[in-house]
Amino acid sequence: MEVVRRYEGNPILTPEQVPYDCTAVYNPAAVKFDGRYILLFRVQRKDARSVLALAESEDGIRFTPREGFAMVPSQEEPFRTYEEYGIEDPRITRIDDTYFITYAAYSRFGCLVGIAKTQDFERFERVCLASEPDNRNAVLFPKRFGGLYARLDRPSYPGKPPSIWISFSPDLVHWGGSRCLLMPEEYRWDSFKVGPSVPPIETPEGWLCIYHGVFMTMNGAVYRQGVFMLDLEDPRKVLGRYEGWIMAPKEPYEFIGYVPNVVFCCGAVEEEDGTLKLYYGAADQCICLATARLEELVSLCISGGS
Ligand code: M1P
Repeated sequence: MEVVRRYEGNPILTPEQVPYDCTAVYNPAAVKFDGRYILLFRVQRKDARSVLALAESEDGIRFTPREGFAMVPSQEEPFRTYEEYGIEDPRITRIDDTYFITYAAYSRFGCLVGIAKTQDFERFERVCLASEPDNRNAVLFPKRFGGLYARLDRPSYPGKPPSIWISFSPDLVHWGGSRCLLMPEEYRWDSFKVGPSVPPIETPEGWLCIYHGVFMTMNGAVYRQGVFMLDLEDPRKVLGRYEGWIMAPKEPYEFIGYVPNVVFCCGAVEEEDGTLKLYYGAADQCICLATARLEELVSLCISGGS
């Protein structure tokens, strides 16, 4: 039996269902706020540049998009310069009473990690631009370590395999202590590049991390999802990595779209019964839902084998 089970009514949100002109809605961050599920997702507009919009739900399945956009490229410097081509692929982490949004800020200089925050999902405030180019897919840990915030991200350097790194910060603005945690595995499903998917999830065994791995074929890239585990006290220690994938494109809505062969997860909501609702972009075109048991993902990391 598959560990990740798709919702039979997928996709749960398409470009046709939102109240604005766009070519795609995808790669949603997800959170439960005030008893409601919130998706903050990437909207690709007809000029191919992206903004972020929001949809809400009572049951985590049927989402109603809000009118207008939640976040658009900022007009305030320095954000204006570095967000000129758009903002993409958000993730949400609650730290104390604040919800932090990490996103990719795109400009002529490349891609930077941006951080914004909100307390009510009505007003969004920029915190900082938190990297040099190229870096994206940043996710914040919900806890501090020795008083320091921590994040995973995916810096890229020409000629080197794009890998997952960890860094620490006293204030979310200044980052350091960086270490490489996970590299692509040679000639495997995640051999071309890897990047964090959803913010790390705390479990008794360690931080469960879901990541995307990319394989290059003659027909382009295939994006799949995998799992690894970090030590609870010292997240620089990798405790285990499942060698297989937990999710790969297999449904028509994952094969056909703006970019075929992509499942790209940016948000997960943990339910009280240990079920994880995974929200993901399919074929860079629409938004889908799948579920998994947290304990099953944890045991894959610990067993390691595929
Ligand atoms: O097209 C698949 C994905 O490609 C990029 O992801 P990454 O840089 O992590 O490989 C992004 O453009 C992402 O939005 C997109 O879903």
